[in-house]
Amino acid sequence: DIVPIRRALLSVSDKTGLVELGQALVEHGAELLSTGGSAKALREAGLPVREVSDHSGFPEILDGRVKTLVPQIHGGILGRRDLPEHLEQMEQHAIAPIDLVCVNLYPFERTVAAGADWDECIENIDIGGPALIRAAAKNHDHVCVLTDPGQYASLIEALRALGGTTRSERRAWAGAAYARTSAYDAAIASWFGRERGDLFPLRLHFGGIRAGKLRYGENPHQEGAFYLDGSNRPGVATARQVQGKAVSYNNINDTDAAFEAVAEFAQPAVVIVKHANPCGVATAPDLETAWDRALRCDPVSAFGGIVALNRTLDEATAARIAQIFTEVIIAPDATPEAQAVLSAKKNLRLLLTGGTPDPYAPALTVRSVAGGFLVQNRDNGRMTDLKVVTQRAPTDAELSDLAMAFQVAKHVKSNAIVYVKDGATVGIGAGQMSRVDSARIAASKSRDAARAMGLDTPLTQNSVVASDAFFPFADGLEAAIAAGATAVIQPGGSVRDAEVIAAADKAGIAMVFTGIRHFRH
Ligand code: 93A
Repeated sequence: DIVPIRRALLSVSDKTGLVELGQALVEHGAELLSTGGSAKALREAGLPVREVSDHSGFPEILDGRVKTLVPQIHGGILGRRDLPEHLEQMEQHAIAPIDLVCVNLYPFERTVAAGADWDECIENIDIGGPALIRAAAKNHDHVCVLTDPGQYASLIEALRALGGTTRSERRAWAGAAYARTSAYDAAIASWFGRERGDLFPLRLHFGGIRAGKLRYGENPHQEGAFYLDGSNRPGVATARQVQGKAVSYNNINDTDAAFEAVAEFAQPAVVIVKHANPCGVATAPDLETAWDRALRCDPVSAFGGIVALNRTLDEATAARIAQIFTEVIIAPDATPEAQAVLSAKKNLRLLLTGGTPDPYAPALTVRSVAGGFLVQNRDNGRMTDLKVVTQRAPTDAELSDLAMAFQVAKHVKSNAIVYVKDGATVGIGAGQMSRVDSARIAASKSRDAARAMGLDTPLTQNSVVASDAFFPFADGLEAAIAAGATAVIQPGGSVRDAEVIAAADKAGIAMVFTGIRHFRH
C-alpha cells in the first residue's frame, strides 16, 4: 500500500518548511504544482514548479478567490486510481492525477485575533484550501494530505525510507485534515456569533486544539487529553512548564482553580488548592508573608497541594514553599534564584504564565452531562453595591475582609463558607450538601489549625465570614457566630432573611447583602 508521489500540489499561507518539502519532493521525482505565492517561494529557491493556472489552463480570477477550484485540480485529487471508469474519465478530460496535497489555510484565526475589521476577516475565509484538504483526505487511499508544517518531516522521511507513504500514515493525516477544517469552520462560526453578540458561539469543544494526551484521566483507568480553546488566556493551558514531571489531568484542573482564584487579587496573593478547592488564601504586602498566612489556614490539607501566586516568585518565597510537599507551583514568572531553589525538587512542576488573566473577561465554561453539554458564561459577576442590613455597620477593616471572603467563596465549591481575618482565610468549608455543615466544618478545621499552633482560641475568633449563597435558615449564621465571626457577607434574598437578620442583630454582628451569589458546583 505504499503510494509514490508523481505530482504534488503545494498551496500554503504559512510558508514554513515549504522549500525543504519541495526539495524532497523534487528529489523523489515529483512534479510540483503551486498557487501564486507558494509558487514564487519555490521558484526563488530554484525549484522547478508549475503554476496551477498553467496546469489547468484556467487563470486565477476574482482576486484569487478562484485559484484551485477547477475540475483539473479537484478531478486530479478525487479520481479513484482503482476504478477503470474514473481513470478513463480523467483521461478523456485531460485530468492528471495529483498524489499529494499540501495546504495550510488563510490565517483566519490570526486575522481575527489581531483585531482586523470585518472585510479583512471575510477575505481571510479560505474556500479553496478546505476544498482541497477535504478532497485529498476523502481520497486518502491514493492521495496524501498535509495540513501542518509539523507533518513535513515525517513525509520526507517516508519518501526517503520507503519511496512513498503507507495507508496508515495517509489515514492519520486524513483524520488530522478533517480536524483542521472542522476547527477552522468552528472558528469562523464562532466569530460570526461573537460579532452578533451571541454568547454561545459554536466553537466549544469542537474547535479545540489538542495540546496532548495525558497519562490518564481523573483515575488511572480513564484516558485523558488536554485541549486548548485558542483564546490564549494566561493560565494553565498556555503556561510554560519550567521543570518537574508531566502535569496530570487532576493537576491541570486544580492548577486552573488556583490560578483563576489568585488572579482576583490586586495585592500580592497566594492561593493553595487541594482537590479544586482553596485550603488557604492570603494577600499581603509581599508573597512570602502571603504564603505563610495562606499555609496557616489549613496546613494539613496544603500537603501535596497546588500553589498559585499572582506576582513573580522570588527566592525567599520559593524556599518557604519548598519546605512542604507541593505538586505544582504556578506564577506569572519566577526569578532565576527562585528557579534555582526549586530545581532541587525534581518532581515539583513549575508553570510560568507570563501574566495573570483578567477575572472579569468574558468567556464560556462547558461541562458535559450524559447526552449533552452545559454551556454558560464564566462567573465574572462583579459585586457592585453592598447593602448593610443590620443595626451595626461593618468597620472598614471588616469591610475589606468581607470583600476578600466573598471573592474567595466564589472559588470554593458550594456550599461555601469562608472565614477571613486580616487579609487571610482562617477557615474554609467547601462542597457540603447543607450550608450549616460547611459553616461547622470551616470552624472545626480552624480549631484544629489553632491547636496545631498551640493556640486555644480558634483562628476564626474575631474574623468575618462569607457565604456563597443566602443562608436559608439562621442556623448557618449561628454556627458562624459561635465560631467567633463579627461580620457577615452573603447574597441575601431568602424568604427567611428577616429571621437571619434578627439573629445577627441579637449577636451584635454586622451583615451586608451583595445581591449576587457565586454558586460553584
Ligand atoms: O481564495 S481561495 O479560497 N480560493 C482558492 O481557489 C484557493 N486555492 C488555494 N483560497 C485558495 N487557496 C489558498 O491559498 C490556500 O489554502 C493557501 O492558504 C493559499 C496559498 O496561496 P499562495 O500560494 O498564493 O500564497
